[in-house]
Amino acid sequence: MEPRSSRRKGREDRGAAIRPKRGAKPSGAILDTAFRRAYRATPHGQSRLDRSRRRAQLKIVRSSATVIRQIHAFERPFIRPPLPPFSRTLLDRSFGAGKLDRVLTRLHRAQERIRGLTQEAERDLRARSTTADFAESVRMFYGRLASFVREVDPDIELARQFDEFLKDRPRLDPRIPTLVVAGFPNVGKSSLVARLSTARPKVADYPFTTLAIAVGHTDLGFDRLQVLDTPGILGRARKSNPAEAEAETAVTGAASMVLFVIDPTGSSGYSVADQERLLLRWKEEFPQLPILEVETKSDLLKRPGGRLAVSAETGEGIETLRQTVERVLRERSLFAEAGAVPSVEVIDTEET
Ligand SMILES: Nc1nc2c(ncn2[C@@H]2O[C@H](COP(=O)(O)OP(=O)(O)OP(=O)(O)O)[C@@H](O)[C@H]2O)c(=O)[nH]1
Ligand SMILES: [Mg+2]
Repeated sequence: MEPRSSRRKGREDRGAAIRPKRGAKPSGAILDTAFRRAYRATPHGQSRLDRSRRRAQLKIVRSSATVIRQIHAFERPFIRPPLPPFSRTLLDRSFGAGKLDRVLTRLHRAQERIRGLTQEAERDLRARSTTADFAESVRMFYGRLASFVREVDPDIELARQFDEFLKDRPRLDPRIPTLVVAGFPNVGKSSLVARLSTARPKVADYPFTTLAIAVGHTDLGFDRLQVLDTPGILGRARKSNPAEAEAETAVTGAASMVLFVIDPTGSSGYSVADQERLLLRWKEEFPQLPILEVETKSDLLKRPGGRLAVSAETGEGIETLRQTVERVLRERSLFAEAGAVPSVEVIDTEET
C-alpha cells in the first residue's frame, strides 16, 4: 500500500495532459512524472530477490502506463467526442490539410510501440536473476522509453496548438443551420450578431476587432439557428491575413446561408464599391449559397435601391431581417427534419 500522500499524487498524474513550462519539451515533464510514479513502487514478495524483481517490474509497468496515459491525453480532445466537421476544416485550413490526422496517427503509433516495448522489457526481466540485472533491465527500458517519447515531442506540441486554437473557436453543431455574418471590416457585423443572437461579441470602431469566429444562437419559430460572427474580409486577390482566411473558411465550410453586411455610410473606412465587388465575386463563386444582402447603419444613412436597411443601433429592420432569414431557410428546407441527422455537407449536395 502506498502512503496516503503518494496515492493522492498518483491521482493527480492521471488527470489532464501535463502542461510543460513555456519553451520546455513536453517529453521532459511526461518522463519526470512517469519516473517519479515508478520510483514510488513498494512491492510485496517472499524474498528480497522476489521483491527486487517485483519492484523492477512495477517500475517498468507504471512508467509505461503513465507515459501512455499522458500521450493519450493529448489526442483525446480530437477523438472524444469526435471533432465536428467544421472544426476539422478550420484546423486543415489554418495548419495545413491532413496535419491533424498525421499527428494523431503518430501519437497512436507511439502508444502502441510503448506497449510492445513494455512487454519486451517484462520478458527480459523474467530471464534475469540478480538484483543488479533487474536494475540494468529497468535502465535499458527507461532509455528506450525516453527516446520513444522524445520522438513524438513535435506531435505533442502540435496537438497542444490545435487544442488551444479550437478552444478559442466555437464547436458548430452540424445538425443546426448556420447563418454566417460576413463582410468588410468595421461595417457592423458583430453589432448585428449581437442583435440577432445570444452572442455578445466585442464591438469597436476599428477594423479587425473580431479576429476569430464566434457563435451565438437564436430561435426561429421552433427551430434553432447558429449565427456566426466572422472577422472582416478585404477580398484582395492574393494576400489574406489569418483572420480573413478564417472568415472565408466559415463562408465556404459552415454557411447554410450568408448575411452579407454592407456599410453604405463610409464610417467603416471602406468604400462601398470595394464591398460591392466582394459581394459580386461571392455570388459568382458560390451560386448555390443563399446570400442575403443588407445595408446597415440605417440610422446614419439610408440609400434607395431595394436592399434591406437595418440598424444595430436602433433595431430598425432587424425583425424583417429575422423573418427573411427564416423564410429563406425554410424555402430551402435547411432546418433539420425531426430525427434526421443532416450535416452541412449533406445540405450542400442537396442544393446541387
Ligand atoms: N450608427 C451606427 N453605428 C454602428 C451600427 N452598427 C455598428 N456600428 C458601429 O460601427 C463600428 C463597428 O462595429 P462592429 O460591430 O464592431 O463592426 P464589425 O464589422 O464587427 O468590425 P470588425 O470585427 O472589426 O470587422 C462600431 O463603432 C459600432 O458601434 C449601426 O447600426 N449604426
Ligand atoms: Mg466584429
